[in-house]
Amino acid sequence: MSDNVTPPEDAEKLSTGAQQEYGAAQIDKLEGLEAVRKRPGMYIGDPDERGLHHCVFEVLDNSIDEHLAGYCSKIIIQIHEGGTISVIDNGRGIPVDMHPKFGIPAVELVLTNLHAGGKFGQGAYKYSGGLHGVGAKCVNALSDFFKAEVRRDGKRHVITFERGKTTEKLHVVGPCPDSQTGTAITFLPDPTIFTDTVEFKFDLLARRLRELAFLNPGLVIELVDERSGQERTETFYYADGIREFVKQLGENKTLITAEPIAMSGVRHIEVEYDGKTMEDDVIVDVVMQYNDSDRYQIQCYANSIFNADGGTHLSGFRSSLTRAINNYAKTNNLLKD
Ligand code: 0RA
Repeated sequence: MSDNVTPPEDAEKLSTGAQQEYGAAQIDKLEGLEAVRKRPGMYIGDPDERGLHHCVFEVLDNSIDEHLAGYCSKIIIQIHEGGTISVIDNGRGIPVDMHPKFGIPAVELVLTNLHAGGKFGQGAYKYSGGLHGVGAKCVNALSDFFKAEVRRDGKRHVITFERGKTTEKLHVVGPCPDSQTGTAITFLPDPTIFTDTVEFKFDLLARRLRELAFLNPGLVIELVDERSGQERTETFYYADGIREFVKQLGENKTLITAEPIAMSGVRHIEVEYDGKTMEDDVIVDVVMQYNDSDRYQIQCYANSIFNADGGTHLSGFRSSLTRAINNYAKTNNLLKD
């Protein structure tokens, strides 16, 4: 960190969690969002129905990260009349302090600058998958209207954009209780980008929200459809996380273990990356349950992303389980010659 800039006072707190130093020095050039509009596919995949819904999940990932950091307990997704959608969380709120070098508020920087790094980039967004913090900016670039409302320091701050360009600078629209903090993002997808459809489907959103609720025990996720004629609300909350998921998968099956078997562990690792030694904690959660079927079903996720083709986490688990069972059988003379 260069010594002629003063980091925002939160920087210290965050860099410990994210094991990364944040400072103005880490952002040395502003790069706009033109690149995203030129090649949306590079950022969100095909701009079809899946891509449209992917936008919601990208914005949502930031709120999930805020939950993973320990500051957010509830997220509401509201589908509004007229094509807009909101993702509202009760986290700390995106920082609104001025960036010392660029003279724009942090919230504007993180929503407009593709390479705003440090605590607003990978450092703060480590676990929840997605596009490592570029997600919300990309959605901004691909939206005809995009608004962020931040509750922090007893004030409601608002900033608005069109197709990634700031239309209203950050301003205070009113007070809020000091204890109230959070971020509300509202956006309207650009129909010239999403040419197949710009209509959000409740069920498509619900499927992923249910999965995220399983993967983030304790987090309350609410989906509200306000569109006339299709008003509906569903709440996703699993205090017991994937244990409940496995229980659900076992319903209507003849169970051999009455309760799911659950294991969790953390391993601190050091890896060489780019010539540097990086440290990290790898967190593993496994829940399994036997039934009398001759088929098995395995679902694996890494950083909240479903891995249809498995991976080293799955093959490692498989060989460990086989080894453990073999060892147990051998030591207890359960195996015939
Ligand atoms: C960077 C730093 C801090 C919070 C966030 C980002 C943040 C981003 C989003 C996006 C959606 N919801 C969010 N909530 C938080 C920490 C700020 C602090 O230390 O108070």
